[in-house]
Amino acid sequence: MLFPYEIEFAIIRAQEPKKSEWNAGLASHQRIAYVALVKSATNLLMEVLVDLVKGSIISKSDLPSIIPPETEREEKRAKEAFLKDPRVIAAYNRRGLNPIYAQCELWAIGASGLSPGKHFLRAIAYYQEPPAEYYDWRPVEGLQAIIDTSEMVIYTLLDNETEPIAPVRRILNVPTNILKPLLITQSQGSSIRVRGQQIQWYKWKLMYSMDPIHGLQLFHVRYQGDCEERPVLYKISISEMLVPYGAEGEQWRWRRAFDAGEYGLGLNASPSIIGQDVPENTILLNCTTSDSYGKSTEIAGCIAAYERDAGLLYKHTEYTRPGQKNGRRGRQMVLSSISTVGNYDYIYEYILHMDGTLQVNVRLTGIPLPRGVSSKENDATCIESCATLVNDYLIAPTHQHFFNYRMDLDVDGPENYAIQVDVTNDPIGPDNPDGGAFSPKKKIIHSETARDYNVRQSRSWQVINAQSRNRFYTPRGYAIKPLDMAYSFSYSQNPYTPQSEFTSHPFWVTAYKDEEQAAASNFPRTGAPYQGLPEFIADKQPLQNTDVVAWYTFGLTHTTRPGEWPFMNVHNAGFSLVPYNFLSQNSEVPLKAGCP
Ligand SMILES: [Cu+2]
Repeated sequence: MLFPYEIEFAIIRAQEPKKSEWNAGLASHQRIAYVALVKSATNLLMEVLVDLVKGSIISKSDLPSIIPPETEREEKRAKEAFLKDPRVIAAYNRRGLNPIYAQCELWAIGASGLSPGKHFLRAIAYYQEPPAEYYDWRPVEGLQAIIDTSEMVIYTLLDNETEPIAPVRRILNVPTNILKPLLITQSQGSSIRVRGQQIQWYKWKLMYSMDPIHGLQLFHVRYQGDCEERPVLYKISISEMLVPYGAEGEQWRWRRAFDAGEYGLGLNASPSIIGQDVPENTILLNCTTSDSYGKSTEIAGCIAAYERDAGLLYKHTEYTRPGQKNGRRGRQMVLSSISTVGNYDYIYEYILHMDGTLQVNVRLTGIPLPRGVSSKENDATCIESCATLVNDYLIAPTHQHFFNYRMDLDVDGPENYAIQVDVTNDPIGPDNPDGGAFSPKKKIIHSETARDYNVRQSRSWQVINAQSRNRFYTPRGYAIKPLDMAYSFSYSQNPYTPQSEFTSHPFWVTAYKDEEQAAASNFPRTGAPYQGLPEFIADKQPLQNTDVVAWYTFGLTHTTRPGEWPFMNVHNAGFSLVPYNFLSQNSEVPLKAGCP
């Protein structure tokens, strides 16, 4: 017997080889699984490495006081403890609600400061009386509990406010699409080639995998540029994702969710539906996740790969000869996966462009988290100060979504520099007497650090390779172009601020280390302050001509509106990795046969 005690498996993943071993060609034979498991009796977390070829344990280590992501068994215990508690049943009865329709949603506890060694979840009460189809539509405001998930008991019950329950809603089965069909077909088949976990499309080659925590991630991303297949990224992954809510009050002020580290993007992956989530020409790929018993589950279609029309790629009409036009249609390849965490569905997309741009896009949809209130409408003062009512007796509090992507860029090789590019006015002088001139100023980032947006200077960041230069002897590079910008609103004294430092600056850059994979630490549910990126940059390791890792946090501040109820149409958020001097010309415009 390997483990003479009852255990719950929190994470099982294929262990990545050390990068140095991979690059030296020493890692191809390795088949190692990383396992994070919890001894049920003591809540002690243990990390185990298993040699899958030999069927033996390589190493075991205890991680005292570290709390893994929620497991479905833990959620089940917490749900049972909440819904069966006589005080909860009485609370439903007192509100005139039938307790047999009681529902609850379970949230990781955050910085609880409660009993060490114990694991807690918050249970929030909902009501799902038929025909209400989605419990998130009917919160039982004022009723929630902290559950000790080992003892299966309520640690603290909060039942201190009563709001009316929102009315029952039902989606009618009536046709809503009165538009004529629009079907995507590829009569000659797809241009996407999938072989195992390798994908090839147009000038791109990459490998993909689904991680239980970090979701869809790409490895060994290469692009054919200047006549050679050149590395761009060793790996790109969603390192963390955070949703802080802005509402006040005892039952709301703690609400923020690390969707990756506390719940797992791959653990909560769901299949893509052709014709709805993705177009008809999609290639669906399967992935495997595991449950808390260690049993593997294959999710059919949990990754989608498809080509789509990208509109115009370029065009020009010659002024002196109006009949002389040149132009070309663009195409993109999308690789996507869906993670459903609580009330939101996130569609994570990597979009490959023909010109070497790798666009990161997240589609946010689902149900905005509602809060029960006593009113059905605003009063005459509602011009500047209005509650965002989305239904009778429901508001949807303002919140934010932050996403951090870890990008191990290897721009035409692992030895790179990180630079910051600010566009500023040039000094007034004989050639610039009226001060209209401006130009980009590049500065090497000499050591590990975090940097902020500067919209006035159109700030961006690049990772470049001084040993690989284009036809003009300019170092090849890739730029991070900001798009959706947001900063956290939390005061520094808020207990969650030190745990989510990755939201306090958008751009972080570190020297490569195998173990540094997650912006808010591998186990953010532990609630420890200043873990992840703040500790990675603390020693300010030098960065010149070395293997640099860029981390980028983008975000959006979601001020809700009734048009997002009962479901929210997709919001898009993201950024792009754009080739800068990586190519010596627009490679989509052929100037001569073969390579220039
Ligand atoms: Cu939102």
